[in-house]
Amino acid sequence: MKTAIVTGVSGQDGSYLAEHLIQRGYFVVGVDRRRVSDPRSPARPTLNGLKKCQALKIVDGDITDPVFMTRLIADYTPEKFFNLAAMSHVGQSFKQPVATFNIDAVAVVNQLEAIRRFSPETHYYQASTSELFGGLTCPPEGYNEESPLHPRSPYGVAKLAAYWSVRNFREAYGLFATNGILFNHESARRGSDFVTRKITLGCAAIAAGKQDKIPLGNIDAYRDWGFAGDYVVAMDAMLDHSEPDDFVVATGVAITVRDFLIKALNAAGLDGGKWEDYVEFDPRFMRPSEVPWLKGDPTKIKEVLGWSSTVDVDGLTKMMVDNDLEILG
Ligand code: G4F
Repeated sequence: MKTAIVTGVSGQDGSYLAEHLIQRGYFVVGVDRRRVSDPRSPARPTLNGLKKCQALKIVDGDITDPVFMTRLIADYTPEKFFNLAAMSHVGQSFKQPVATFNIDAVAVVNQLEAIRRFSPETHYYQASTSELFGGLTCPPEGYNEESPLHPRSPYGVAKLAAYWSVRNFREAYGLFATNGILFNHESARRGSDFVTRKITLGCAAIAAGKQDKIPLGNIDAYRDWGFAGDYVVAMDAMLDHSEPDDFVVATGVAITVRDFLIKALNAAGLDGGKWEDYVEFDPRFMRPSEVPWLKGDPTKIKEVLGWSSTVDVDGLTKMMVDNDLEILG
């Protein structure tokens, strides 16, 4: 049985990826920071679908601890290693820039070095991000793998260091190390502190009479939103490719936060045309420097790996709102 290590296994992407890999016959070693006695306790609801699965082993550990990480890699010498654990909230990274750098950049160098020394055949995936581009000068066709990089947050800066570390280990030591440059990807498993889920939960709560308004920051930002379940398939395909490379993963369509809100209100049976009645501006959700326009150009991954997204933003919004209406009755 082939082995894959997945850090951040209980997150949105980690849980979809674990399901995908197990379906493909892998034994998955999932790394999670939470300290709970039962690995599939309610503290990890994303893993409920794998409750009795023998092909998943949860290991408690922190990716910033190089001793833990080196031992794990040396013990398992996995076929694949997916680094999905991160301080992934862009707004929050302004408040914790050093912790963000340690988690999102330094830990990646430790993983690459441990793989170089103890498991050089491992295929390595780094969760890179469209935040590398910064969104100030988005080309009409969207950002691609050759676009200039200009991160606009401590999160983006740390991810940029990780991105170049992956490329450096690939060029210097010949590691099979790849960057998946993923644009925003969402689902019913998305955390409620990200804007899509905050909106879909808010719309469902308004429809259920439990909330009046949704407090939001900048609703003019454009994002290219896809379905997380699709994007984990792209991650795995990158590691099955004949050579290590970096790929943009996106839908190729961008809309504003406001447009997403209107779609979500409509999907919840409310009047999207009256969106101003359901929102209040809250400056706490503004960022010191914003990323105004993110649209991806997925041409390369379509042509080279045959991957494309299967859920458009309308389907995604409906999927998330339906889930939240069910949760909130
Ligand atoms: O949902 P967001 O917090 O996602 P953001 O910042 O685009 O980052 C996400 O996608 C990246 C890939 O492009 C990942 F690398 C990253 O880890 C994360 O998954 O915010 C989206 C937009 C921003 O422009 C933000 O300023 O929504 C705006 N926004 C407006 N009001 C808000 C809110 N964002 C949040 N989280 N909460 C608000 O109330």
